[in-house]
Amino acid sequence: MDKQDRIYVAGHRGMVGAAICRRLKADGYQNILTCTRQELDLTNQADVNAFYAEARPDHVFLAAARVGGIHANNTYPAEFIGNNLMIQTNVIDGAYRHGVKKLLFLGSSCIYPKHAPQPIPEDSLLTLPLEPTNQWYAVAKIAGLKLCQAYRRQYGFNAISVMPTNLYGPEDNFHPENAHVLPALMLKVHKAKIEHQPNITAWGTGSPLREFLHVDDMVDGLMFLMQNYDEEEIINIGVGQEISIRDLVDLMREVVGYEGEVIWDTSKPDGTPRKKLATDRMSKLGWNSSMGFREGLEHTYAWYKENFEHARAS
Ligand code: GFB
Repeated sequence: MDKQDRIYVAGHRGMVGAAICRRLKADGYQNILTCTRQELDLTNQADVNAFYAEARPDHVFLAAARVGGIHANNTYPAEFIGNNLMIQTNVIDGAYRHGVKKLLFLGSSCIYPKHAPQPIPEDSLLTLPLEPTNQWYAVAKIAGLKLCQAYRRQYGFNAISVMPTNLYGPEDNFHPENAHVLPALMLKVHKAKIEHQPNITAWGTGSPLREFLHVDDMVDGLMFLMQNYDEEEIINIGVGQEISIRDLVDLMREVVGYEGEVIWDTSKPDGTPRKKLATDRMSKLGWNSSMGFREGLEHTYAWYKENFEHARAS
């Protein structure tokens, strides 16, 4: 990827796409292409092809997707499978048809089986059943990575697929119901603090383990892969450290400075018990995550306090 190359970031309004754009700008890339949803409907194949024909990107980061936490995944199954299948098929197929040199597709750790071996190696894909709450999203993402592999095999199209662990950071979605656990808790704890509420409600039992990667750290890994990785095999990006949801709530209270109680709503699902990614393949290539979790959380909370009024909540 050269500084003059035309680089299309699909999904630049989302947390990942925004972080990719910040990084590309900081690194001096001069031709970053983006389109809002109003300008380009990625579920419309003809529009996507027309965009490619005119914009002629050299590289594509495919970070556009319908995403959300456990509740949103469970509540909007049609959007999570349908929209994602359409978006990724149009963006990948259009990229191939219009001479894109390389495309990077972002998947998710939920593509792996619910009871995958831990830490989860890339080759555990499709060996056991999926976690039911996010199976719709997972099936779409599995189709996306298979599309990349098939286009590489049959057409020689340079598409790579990256599976990040749970992400967090600036520009996340801070919706109380639909967000992922970390931004949802940040919102709840921050609100409880400023409104002097005596308690907050967290979901499930608190026992599931999750791994959290700061989006800027992940984007550093994506830049590395865009420059150095041209293989068919999917590749994990993680941090190699887990935290229970219960400990996450406590750490969040500490970072925000809130001393109220936590009520656990066990009518809400726990989801997959554990999903720590094996990161040996990425390490062997020479890349490791570098941001500590507390540091990343403090950085994100500083951003959130500044942007509380305008932060996305959808
Ligand atoms: O990030 P999250 O919603 O999804 O986290 P997953 C869910 C875990 O956090 C469950 C607990 O154990 C919840 O019971 N939790 C506690 C909460 N309080 C809250 C809360 O206020 N909000 C939320 N959302 N959870 C995601 C998938 O799975 O993993 C995505 O939904 C994606 O599709 C992502 O694949 C990587 O971590 O379970």
